[in-house]
Amino acid sequence: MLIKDDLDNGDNVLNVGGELLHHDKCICIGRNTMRLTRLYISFFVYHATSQSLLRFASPDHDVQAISSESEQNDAEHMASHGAQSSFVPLETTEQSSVSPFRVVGQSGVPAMAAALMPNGNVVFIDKVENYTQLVLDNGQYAYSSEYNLTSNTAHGLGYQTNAFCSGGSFLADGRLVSVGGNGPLPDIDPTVGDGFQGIRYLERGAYYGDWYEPGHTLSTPRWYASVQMLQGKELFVASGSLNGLDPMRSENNNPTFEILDQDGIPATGSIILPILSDNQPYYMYPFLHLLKNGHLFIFVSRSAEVYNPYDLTTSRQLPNLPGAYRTYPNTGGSVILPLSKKNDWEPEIMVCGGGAYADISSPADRTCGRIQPLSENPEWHMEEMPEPRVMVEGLLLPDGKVLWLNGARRGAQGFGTAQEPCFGAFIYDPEQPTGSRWALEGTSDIPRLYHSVALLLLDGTVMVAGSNPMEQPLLEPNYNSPATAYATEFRVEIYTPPYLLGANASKRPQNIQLSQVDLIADGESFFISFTSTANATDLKIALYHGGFVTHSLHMGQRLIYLDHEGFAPGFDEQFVSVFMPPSSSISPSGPYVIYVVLDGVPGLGQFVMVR
Ligand SMILES: [Cu+2]
Repeated sequence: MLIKDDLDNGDNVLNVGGELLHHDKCICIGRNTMRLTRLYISFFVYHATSQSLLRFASPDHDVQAISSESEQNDAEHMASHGAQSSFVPLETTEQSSVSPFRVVGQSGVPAMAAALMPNGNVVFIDKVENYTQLVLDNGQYAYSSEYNLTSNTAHGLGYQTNAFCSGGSFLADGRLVSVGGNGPLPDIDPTVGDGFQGIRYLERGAYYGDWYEPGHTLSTPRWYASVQMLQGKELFVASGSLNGLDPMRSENNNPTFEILDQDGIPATGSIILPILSDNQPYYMYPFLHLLKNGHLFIFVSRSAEVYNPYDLTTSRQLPNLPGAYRTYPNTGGSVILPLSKKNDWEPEIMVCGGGAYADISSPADRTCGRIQPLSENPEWHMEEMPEPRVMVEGLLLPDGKVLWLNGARRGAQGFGTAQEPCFGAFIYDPEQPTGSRWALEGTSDIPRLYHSVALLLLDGTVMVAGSNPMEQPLLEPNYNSPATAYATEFRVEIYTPPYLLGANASKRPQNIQLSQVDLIADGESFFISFTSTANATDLKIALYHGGFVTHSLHMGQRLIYLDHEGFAPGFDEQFVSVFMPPSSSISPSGPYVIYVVLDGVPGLGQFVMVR
């Protein structure tokens, strides 16, 4: 197996099974040598892949089967492990006849929050309530589930404290954490306790089971907290309500942040974060993005700043974003656009949508703003979505575009407070000139309102789930009132972006193999081989982290384009050196997916860990 320590920086020597291989030659010279190299690569990829799968395998997977089939092609490989391929090529590019949305299963619980786990399954998180589709062994309803994309089935996961409107993040070691929540509801379920200060861990690896809560608690109660990993692997946990009561009364509010260490254990008390206290009652679920200087972009209400979490200062005040409110309860979406060395990792944030006030009659905002917070004179560049939306969420796609979907034209977050759902999937291309960036690429017929999610899957498709706009699940809509006209939604949809539709389905890079699955953000290289049947001319290698998705926020989501060398356009077999970013402020630790993207068409993603 190739390990990073085997790389001799001076000579690019690889130690492969005891043999020394001078790798600089393999990269720089012709195809014949490359084919030979591929044999060696296959050798150590076999071991690397096996170890990776063993590490992430669940006990219900057959270890023998996993370790024996590393040589299968990617599609078979994914399908056999729950590191699934849910992709089914569509026969036509005519979207009028074939919708890119299709229902594949039931989420088991309402999908208030979701994350793609390193075993290829999606975990859903919801709140204590009087009905879900799954019952645990203790006879109570499950409020969390693990969805297997191969079988399209969900099974229930237990938790100990109410995760209602929690925030979350992955830890550096690949565990998922959910933080904060709401109080117990003993009349509904006496087995689940107070979650206001809860810290819940979910591990998929050696440990395989329910959420576990060893008893660490946040320093103060937080309902609607946001989380972002810092470059030192700590989690920055910000905001929240102390008690779930009226946020117009400041004594109910918690405009502070605290730090969890790399194990997700509380490391500080709660520290006032002025941008939150200044913006009450619009202070919950702030948008957080980690910038290349290690500071945080923080956005709440209409206000934005760059904050230094180490010396507790605002390092830069940013201009207000014009338009309506952008965060809870009038949440829009926010993404940090793809980062690359080409643009010196310069961060650019895009915020879209929002609303005017916390009521079902509130109009939604159609404007978006883009800002480079570390530039010399940061300012918002405004543009418009094709329609106004609240609860719209942005997903980075492997081809560098942004998918904006879900939400409504009117209303706000909360129970029974939205109407006029938006069904269209908008693709936004940040590289195009203003005026030609937006395209409608498919329409669903399922409303996705409060407590809905969307997330990018390994195969490059997008899962869309949830919508539970009632305090207790409503199985049939009641059209007597707009507030009750939208039922709790359990249907799981897969959305296929244009890059995999029609003829593109056959252009995917195949047989993708990585020289290592443990990576470090140190600027060093690793190797990727793949085959291509198309005469592709453009190669991108995307390092993607999906993060923790809830309430239109994608906490921690980022996409980094990695520099590469050795791509030979026109050849079927490819072997490239790929360079990691130079700093964990650009790619903080945790589980990522690598997508090989040829002429805009992604191959099956490969899980890696950035250490
Ligand atoms: Cu909520």
